[in-house]
Amino acid sequence: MEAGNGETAMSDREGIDRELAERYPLTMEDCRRFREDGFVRLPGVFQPDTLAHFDRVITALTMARNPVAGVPLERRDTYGRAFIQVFNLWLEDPEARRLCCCPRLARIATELLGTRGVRLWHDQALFKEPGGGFTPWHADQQYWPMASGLCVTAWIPLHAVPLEQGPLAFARGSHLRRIGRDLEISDDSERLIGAALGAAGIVEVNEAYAAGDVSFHLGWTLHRAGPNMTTAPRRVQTVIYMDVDMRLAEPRNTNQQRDHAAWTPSTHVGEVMDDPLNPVLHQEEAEPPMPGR
Ligand SMILES: O=C(O)CCC(=O)C(=O)O
Repeated sequence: MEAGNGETAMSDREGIDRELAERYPLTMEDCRRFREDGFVRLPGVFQPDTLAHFDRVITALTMARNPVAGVPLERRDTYGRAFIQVFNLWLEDPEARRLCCCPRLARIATELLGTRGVRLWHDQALFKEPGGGFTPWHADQQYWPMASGLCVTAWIPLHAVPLEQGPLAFARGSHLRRIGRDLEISDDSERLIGAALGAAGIVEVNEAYAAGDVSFHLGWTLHRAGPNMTTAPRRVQTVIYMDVDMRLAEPRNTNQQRDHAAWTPSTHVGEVMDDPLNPVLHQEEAEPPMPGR
């Protein structure tokens, strides 16, 4: 709820803060599904008022930084038609930081990965404009020079996303198969990965998101999204987490060289990614020592 002057009232602020700090009741079954499927969509991660607040915040920040403003969809390539993409809003605005660095999401990421904590890799707003095109099949780790697969993206729609607005769809279990790992997002990745998934009998899970749902997918899970056939933009914030002990791998392609320079510039190959751009967002408490030892 907004106060009369358009600011979020103090009691609402406190309510949002409580929600952002509180543990989400993740179950063993959620974790099992995540391990087996490579993704999980969790209901009720955010309440309607919290979501509405961050919808206003993220939408204003994203539209003010829109890198393709004024370029008609038909003059862009497939990647450019898929979404407006704005990076690392957590560095630009305290409200964006409040969402992107919140303990609630970071703890879910930690528990799903089964690590002792997570760091931030980066965040991205991904808005699919009305009439915006599909997002081709791909795996995120094609872009990321990481030494293990212990990384996960939280895909946070800022409103309900029906099928006709391009929700994120996943190839179930594809993180366990070596399909299309060298393909960057393109018409080729859509065609070649789509055909390979069909040949391997891998199921595509394409479902609507209710308001407050957040999905989490592993870096090697193949995913895509349909076009936005509605008249409203599909507004999504994402946060990418990695194992707190993640080391930088030798970049395997130019995308990975670029991401090394952009997201963890001070880290050398082989080191833990402890750059100021990669803060620890959650760490499990150490086991207390056994009495008498
Ligand atoms: O939002 C989209 O359309 C694509 C999102 C995606 O590829 C991701 O978050 O990894």
